[in-house]
Amino acid sequence: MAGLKYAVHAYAWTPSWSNDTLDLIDRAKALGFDMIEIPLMEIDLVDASKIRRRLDAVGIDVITSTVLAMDCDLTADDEKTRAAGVDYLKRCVQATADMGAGVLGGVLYSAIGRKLDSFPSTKHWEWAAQGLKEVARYARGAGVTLGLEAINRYETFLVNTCDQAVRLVEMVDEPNVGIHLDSYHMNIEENDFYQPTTKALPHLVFYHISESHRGTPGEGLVRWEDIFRALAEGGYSGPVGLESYTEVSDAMRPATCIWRKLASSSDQLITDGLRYFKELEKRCFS
Ligand SMILES: [Mn+2]
Repeated sequence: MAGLKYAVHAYAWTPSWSNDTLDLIDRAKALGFDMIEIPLMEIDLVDASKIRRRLDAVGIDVITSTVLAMDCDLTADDEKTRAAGVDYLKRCVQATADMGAGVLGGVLYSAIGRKLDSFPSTKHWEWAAQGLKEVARYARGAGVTLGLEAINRYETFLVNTCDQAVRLVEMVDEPNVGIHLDSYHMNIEENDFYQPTTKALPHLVFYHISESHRGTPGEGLVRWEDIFRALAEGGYSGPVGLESYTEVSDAMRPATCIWRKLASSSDQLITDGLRYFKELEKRCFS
């Protein structure tokens, strides 16, 4: 049995990745994870060669993710902003390759938090696909696959569901562009968990396994058995990642809107979560 590869998002402990947070690589390993997920939002602070050395020394894999900001939005009306989005994503791809990661996930198609006054137009979809195609071709040369994350309606207007992620992947039409699901968002947008997971499988490159309130997995509304059953039936053995922000500083609260304590500590939440998922995997994959 190949088994799922468990990642933990560095956001469990820090809102910002830099050389001051390299110790988190050791911490993820010590807590039993196969990978650490490193955020690239502050790309200027990301020192890929230092990260790679630390990963090699510790013996753990890495996956990266990011979101687009308003000034580098692939779906912006203004051409310069769209071009800035392509440039930014190429930098993220390069950093991903340089640290030895194979997948860059996240909200790679539009600025997070952007609201529209009317229905998205064909233009928005085409701009996203066009920009991603250029980034994907660049990423292919670097050996990197892009994962387009479907997230909830309050955070994007473009890709809220697995169906919409499939639509965008098909529009981009490059072999190294896939889907990144997140159960926290699916709990808001999908009819169930089994069907979209199954539908995503041919394109699936990453899965944020987050509880409905981003607290301890198993204590919320996500139907984990349905997700793991679908993954098992599809023979998925790629990365799955715990994404929670329990301990994260007040700096991140305005973005995450988590104004209560969801567990005694991040270590507790992710350790309990990892144990829960490994038991579930044993049951569903056998
Ligand atoms: Mn996510």
